[in-house]
Amino acid sequence: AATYDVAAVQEKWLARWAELDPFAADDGAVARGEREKRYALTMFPYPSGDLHMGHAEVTALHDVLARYWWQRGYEVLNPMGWDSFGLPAENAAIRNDAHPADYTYGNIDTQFESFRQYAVSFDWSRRFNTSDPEYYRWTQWLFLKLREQGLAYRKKSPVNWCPHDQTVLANEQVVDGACERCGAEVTKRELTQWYFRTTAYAQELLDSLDDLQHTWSTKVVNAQRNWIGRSEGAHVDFALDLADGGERTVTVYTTRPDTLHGATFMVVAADAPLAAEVVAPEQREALAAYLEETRKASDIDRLATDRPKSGVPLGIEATNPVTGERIPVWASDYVLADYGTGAIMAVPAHDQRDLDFAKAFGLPVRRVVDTGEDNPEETYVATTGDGTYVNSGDLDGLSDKATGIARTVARLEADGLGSGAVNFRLRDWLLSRQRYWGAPIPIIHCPVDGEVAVPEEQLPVRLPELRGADLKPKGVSPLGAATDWVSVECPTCGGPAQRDTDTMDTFVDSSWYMFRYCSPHDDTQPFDRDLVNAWMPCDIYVGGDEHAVLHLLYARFFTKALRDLGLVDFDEPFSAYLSQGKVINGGRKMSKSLGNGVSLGSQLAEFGVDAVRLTLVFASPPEDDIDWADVSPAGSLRFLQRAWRLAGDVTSEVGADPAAGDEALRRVTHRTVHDAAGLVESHRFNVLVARTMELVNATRKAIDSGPGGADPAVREAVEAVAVLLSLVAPYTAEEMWEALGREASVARAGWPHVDEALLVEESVTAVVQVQGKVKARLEVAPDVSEADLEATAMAHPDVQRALAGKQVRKVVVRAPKLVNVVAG
Ligand code: ANZ
Repeated sequence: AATYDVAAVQEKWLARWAELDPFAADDGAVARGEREKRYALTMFPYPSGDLHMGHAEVTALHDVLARYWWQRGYEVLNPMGWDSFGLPAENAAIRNDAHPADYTYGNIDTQFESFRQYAVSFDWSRRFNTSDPEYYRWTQWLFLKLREQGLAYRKKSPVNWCPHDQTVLANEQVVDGACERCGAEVTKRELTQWYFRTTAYAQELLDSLDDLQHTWSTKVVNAQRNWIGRSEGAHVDFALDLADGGERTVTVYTTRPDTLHGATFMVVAADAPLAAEVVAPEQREALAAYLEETRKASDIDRLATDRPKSGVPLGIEATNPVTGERIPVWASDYVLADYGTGAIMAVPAHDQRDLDFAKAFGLPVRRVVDTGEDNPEETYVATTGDGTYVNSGDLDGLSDKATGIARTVARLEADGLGSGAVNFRLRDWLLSRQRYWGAPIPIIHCPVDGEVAVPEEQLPVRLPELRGADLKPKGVSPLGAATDWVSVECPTCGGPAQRDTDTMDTFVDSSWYMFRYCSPHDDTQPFDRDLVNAWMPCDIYVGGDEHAVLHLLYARFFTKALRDLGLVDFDEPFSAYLSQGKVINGGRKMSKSLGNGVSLGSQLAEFGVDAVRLTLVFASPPEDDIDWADVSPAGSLRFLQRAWRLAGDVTSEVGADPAAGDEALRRVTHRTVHDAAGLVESHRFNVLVARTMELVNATRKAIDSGPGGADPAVREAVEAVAVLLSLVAPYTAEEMWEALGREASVARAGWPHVDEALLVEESVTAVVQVQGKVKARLEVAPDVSEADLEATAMAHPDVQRALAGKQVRKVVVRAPKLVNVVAG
């Protein structure tokens, strides 16, 4: 038998595709509404090193859909570029005394070549890098637009600080108290930083998830819901008696205003400005010492229920607004400064953290909800469930929490002591970084005019040339070292001024890249509004779920902000989101320390692109992890060779009429093609491969021990195999198509026509009776629905005749065998 020379086939088709350019998306046809569009997006890579198994998996999965859509006749936008700003390039440059651009653009060239060989159906004419000045010019422009809307602003506050990377981090980049990139323990610093006002969209970001949950991975939707963290409760005002004899009102946020009678003390976040403002003079030193001691704790530690409670009394008292009781005010780090109002009413009987605190410092506990469990005043186990109110004035005896809350809120509102309130866990997005390799923040600080935007015509603000040691993280931005670059004229007054020396978080770059692909070379605007409205939202976005609350939330925020700026006409960037599993090895995540990494390059060299792609698609449902120790790329290659050999055995002419061919094989072919469409659309790509394998087997049987290679039904089957394989194994599919005498590219051949008549696997005879007498026999599908069977039976001429002049009283249907009509 002929052997299939993988390397030669790959080389041959790479050259042919370069000529054919089968995947150039036609903007005009889509904008004019002549062609229906599909936008297939997959996360663009960070250019560190060459592509790895993870890239191979995500793009192989993503490409099944993109290539399917082309075959179905859509105009498909499937772009790729590089997310090329960021820390690894900068760290490599410091190590090698080089410029981050050397590392970045070198790796981009390598990855580009690998992607091309890997034969993903990208439209390469649209490629760009976020570190290109032509791109970051518009990142800066968008920053300024958001700032004009009050959606970008600067403030001083305690921020997350990575001591290793020497830069601030957004909340979303702190994972279990550690830096998302390097794993160092994150601490807090008081700094002035730039923020995007993501909280302005908190409610809308949450509401839109109700629609997205049908087409987005559930894990990601839930992660976003929790991250946005909406809760309902009340603001309650407490009067504080200050040490100097003055009074001050402090508002707390609580989800349980109904437990107000049990509020036996107040706690203020030790690091909130409020604590320092209200502390009695004799406690000032103690507070300062406590702050010093707790400064390092992360938010996660601070909120942990199992952490021993610590704190200091502020030396003052507040008045409980419903009991009139005077209660002590403490400062502690278990209350967060930037959540709610930064102060709480403590209800130790019904909140474990408050109870632990009360126990630690001998503060009173009062049960106000009797849940039937042991009394927390004695057990020091807080009860949080529903029960009957006690010690609660008017509420006593009531046992419905919702009513308890509603009544308390109504009363507080009537007395002017509080109001119903909604709170979100979501914080504004801290976007400035004290690192070099990012888009400079286009702001000038002038001693006279303050913060001044760099005029649009001066964009981009290019990065100054710094290399090697100058890039070292110092806790302040390395851009500060470029003194010539920093000193500028104020655009407003012309006086001496200084550039902002921070750069933007790389997540800003990736928050709008999907828009840029629609008009990637436009040098007059970030994107062409009409083209963006024509192509977007993306019909599918494929990526990992490590970006669930980072990139995916930021991109959603950007889309809503740009909509309100009048720049786009839709609310959400990604209509569907598919989150792919990881490629692991031997049951473990691939890692250097375990020495279990599998290099993509070596697998491609050994088995070829198609076999690796097929293996990744076939191994499991897309969402599941793939264990490379359990799969067989060699088996995939053998299958591809079997498929390819079919084409060589076809001897009928191109265009031979399959209707004259073997019907049994035709049924398999048409059923497979029909089902394949549904499988792709429901992302069951692994089943698509399994069904293609079955079709290959059936065809081989027909050639060897059935009607033989001259039967036109065999040609029909093999052509279908080639088209189905074009979604997964593009080289093999082209090679087969050519052997079949058809013209390249098979990728644009079109989806095979499905003859519905051939989908009826076998038929069953259904009997139709009128008044107990058989009037007709029908040949129907075994899975015919009751409604269809009844309709077919009633329409039969003999049944109509038997019913003439009579009124139908009842129709009994027992699909697929019987229809019984009672008339009279
Ligand atoms: C009294 C109370 C009684 C509370 C009770 C709970 C149970 P979520 O649902 O996450 O919004 N809280 C408010 N601000 C806080 C802060 N800055 N740091 C730490 N904790 C804070 O939680 C809201 C509840 O968390 C609030 O309701 C408050 O405690 C606490 F039986 O008030 B509660």
